[in-house]
Amino acid sequence: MPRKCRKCARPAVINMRQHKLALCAEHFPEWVVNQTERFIKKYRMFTREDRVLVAVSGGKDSLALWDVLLQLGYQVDGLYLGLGIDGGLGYSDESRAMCEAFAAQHPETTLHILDIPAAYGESIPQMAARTRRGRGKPCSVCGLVKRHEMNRIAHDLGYNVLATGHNLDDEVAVLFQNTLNWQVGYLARQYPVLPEGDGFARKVKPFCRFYERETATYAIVRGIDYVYDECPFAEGATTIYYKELLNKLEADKPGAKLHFYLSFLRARDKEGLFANWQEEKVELHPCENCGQPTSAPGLCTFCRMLPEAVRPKVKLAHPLTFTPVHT
Ligand code: Q46
Ligand code: ZN
Ligand code: ZN
Repeated sequence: MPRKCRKCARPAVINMRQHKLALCAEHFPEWVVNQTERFIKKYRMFTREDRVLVAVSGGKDSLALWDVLLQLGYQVDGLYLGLGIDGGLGYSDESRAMCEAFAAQHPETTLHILDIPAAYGESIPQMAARTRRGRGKPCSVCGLVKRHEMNRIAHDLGYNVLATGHNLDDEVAVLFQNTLNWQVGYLARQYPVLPEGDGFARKVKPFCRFYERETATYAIVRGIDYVYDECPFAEGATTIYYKELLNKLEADKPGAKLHFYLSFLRARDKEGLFANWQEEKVELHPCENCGQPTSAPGLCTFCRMLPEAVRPKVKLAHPLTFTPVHT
């Protein structure tokens, strides 16, 4: 028998077994918005005085996050990085189109776009093919470029907070991987908020306690169009394998993922799990080219990786501001 919304008894769009809560198309989005506000406050992510830049990929999580933060009245804009990933499906083109469509429906916000191939002459797969870091898969190069450009653009445009749409399934897969390998440094840094400092913007994950099916349901109920396909290079990633394992666990024990994540946060916050852990202090200085903090001498890893033709005295690209055409 279909479930009924706990608040109004209309048919539920989602049943969250871990919360013993079923909600309808009106009360579920409301719940997501309220819960997000609660997480933002609980982990002291940001306030209405902060300027927040959401990294949007065109997927459900980042667009849903942008939507929720707008509803909550935060000063929030979007940043889309065009990676030039085709995969025969025009993955990057479709992702960008989704972000533009969302921005066009929300004139109160701004979408900044930086197209990496247009800015630096090479797509991510091309950069990866040319450099040692990219042997095998382009993900390492991609991660480096995204981290560098998001932080630089946030800084250049005066945003002090960078938000990403990582959900509970993402966080738990990483936590599981780090625990299997006892990556103490990574574990100590895995938290819903990473403070700013040394030229790095504050990084926040306001959706870290929502299951993927919750963010997907939110996007669908709110009528947000998003890219369903993952990046073609995500296939075969270790975290996807861990996600599948954890889904099996969740099917047998509803709430297991949330419990694993929240117990980790509790052990950290209340039981001082990493109280004695000290991050190795590395000397940082501004990169000679882009001014971003780096431990490497002279140029940072990103600037060193740029194609010969634009390196080393490259004037780093300013993102375009997307201007929607209202018809
Ligand atoms: S890192 Fe790798 Fe992702 Fe970049 S190349 Fe695609 S799968 S998008 S999160
Ligand atoms: Zn209801
Ligand atoms: Zn640099």
